[in-house]
Amino acid sequence: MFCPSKRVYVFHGNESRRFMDRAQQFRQMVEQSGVVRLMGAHNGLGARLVERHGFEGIWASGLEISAAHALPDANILTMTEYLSAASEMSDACALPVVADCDTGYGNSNNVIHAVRRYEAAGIAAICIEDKHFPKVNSYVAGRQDLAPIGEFVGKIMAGKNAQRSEAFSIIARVEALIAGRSQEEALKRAHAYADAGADMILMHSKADTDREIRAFLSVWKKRLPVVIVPTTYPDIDLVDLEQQGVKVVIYANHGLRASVRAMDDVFKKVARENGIANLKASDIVSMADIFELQGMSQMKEDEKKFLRSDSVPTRVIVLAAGMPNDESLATSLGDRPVAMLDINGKSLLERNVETLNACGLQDITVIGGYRHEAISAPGIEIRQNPKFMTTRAAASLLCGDIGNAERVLAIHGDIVFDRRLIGTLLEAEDDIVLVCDDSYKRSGHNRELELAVLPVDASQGQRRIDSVQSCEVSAIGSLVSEAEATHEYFGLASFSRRAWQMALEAASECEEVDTWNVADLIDTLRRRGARIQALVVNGGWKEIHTFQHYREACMLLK
Ligand code: SPV
Ligand code: MG
Repeated sequence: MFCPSKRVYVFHGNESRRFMDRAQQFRQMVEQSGVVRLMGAHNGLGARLVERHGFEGIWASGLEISAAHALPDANILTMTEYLSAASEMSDACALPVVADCDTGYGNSNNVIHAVRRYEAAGIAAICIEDKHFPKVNSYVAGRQDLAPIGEFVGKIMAGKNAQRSEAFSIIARVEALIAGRSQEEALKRAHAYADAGADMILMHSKADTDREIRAFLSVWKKRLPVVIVPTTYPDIDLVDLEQQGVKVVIYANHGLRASVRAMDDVFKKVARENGIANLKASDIVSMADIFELQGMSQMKEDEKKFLRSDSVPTRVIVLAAGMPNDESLATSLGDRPVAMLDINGKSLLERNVETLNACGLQDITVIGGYRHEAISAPGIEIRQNPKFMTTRAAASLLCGDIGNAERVLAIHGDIVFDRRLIGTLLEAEDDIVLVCDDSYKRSGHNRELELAVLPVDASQGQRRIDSVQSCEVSAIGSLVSEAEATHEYFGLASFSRRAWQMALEAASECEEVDTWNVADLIDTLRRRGARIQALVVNGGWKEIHTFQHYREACMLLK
């Protein structure tokens, strides 16, 4: 009876999905032309790296798995431990995994159990070798005794009889040449294992050239596909070997050896220099690379789609497209936009992203323009306002989109702010809410302000009982003069989905949209009938427009 082995969902984009049976996939690869290249690995991360570099499959190496536990490759670990490592690799990628099952973990009963478990875990094939249990790695001198042919034939028959799908493969590994036996013995064993039902023969050799393998291939005559492990004879012509019958090559342990070399070098350097300050980008990969390998960006995508909570799904759009408008910042900025200004070792944007994350806001789009290629921060999406030279902040805002969110928080990229202001903003329920302050009236200013008229008395420094006043905006934007203004809008606003739609409509209908800052956009919506709620605060934020502001921020922030 044909029962499908574990199937794997392979996602293509957001919509389509299809089943892929990896045992079947491996079988097809072996049947097609070309040599199937398996790279050794011992965990999920290694499997991801194998996949990244385009190998056709993974060798779940017994040597690597044992070494990763700091144990000899000598069946010290149990079957479940090898299986758990192999399934971790299989789960981490879409490649077929061929599992090194040593001698089958015992006699034919153990092989039956192993086949059932490995097949159920979605492993494409297993390889078993004809030595005595417990085996020792083939390159270690001594104890390379062969099992009697009959005993190993029994194991192969037991395994083939136990598998539930037709596609699952069992590779019989001949260790005769490793044990110092003759080519005749190797050939006799290979034929016996083929007669028993093996799907492929792994002919192992530790010679320093491929001469033993070629001698075997010439008499084997392609009876079954041949698998080789050229660790000691790396100088091979795979195209020619394929003509002779090699269908699978295993690069068995190079990932393990490369990673030990890399860790050893870095640890040595850190220990010698008593710190990590002198590590170079070429010594270690970036955190971003690790995040990518561990699937962080996929997780973020999934969170956007599936992570639900009682709070309103909110997308933050940080406006960071504009050119710095004050010369005094030029030296500190270098080639970066203001959002990437370094404040005590952390960029302004990173600080703001951390504050937003701390408020539960993860869905953050940054709109860049001027030097947009310099923008980075963990977990953000970056978009560009291609017309940043000729447009203002409202056009940048509308380069973002609301996606599946129910609310957009629009945040100027050249301010730092206290998380409590974000909390206050998130609590407000109106369609359009903005945070306003009147402190510029007392402290003076030397910058362009986005002004508003609110029906509240400017506090004139008087203490109030309510920490945040709420009222409706009477007017806002470029048309408000400093004389009539009561407050400034400094760059924290929230738009409901409905308000966002209104903003898109207004922008498409008004030619002057390119000249608008965010306050002008809000005033347009007000004139179109939207109610604009202002939350009046007294501090909790700081703009960084000039070098003087920058110095103050460096002193205020840790
Ligand atoms: C392994 O990688 O565990 C192998 C290959 O079995 S070898 O080390 O060549 O024996
Ligand atoms: Mg092994």
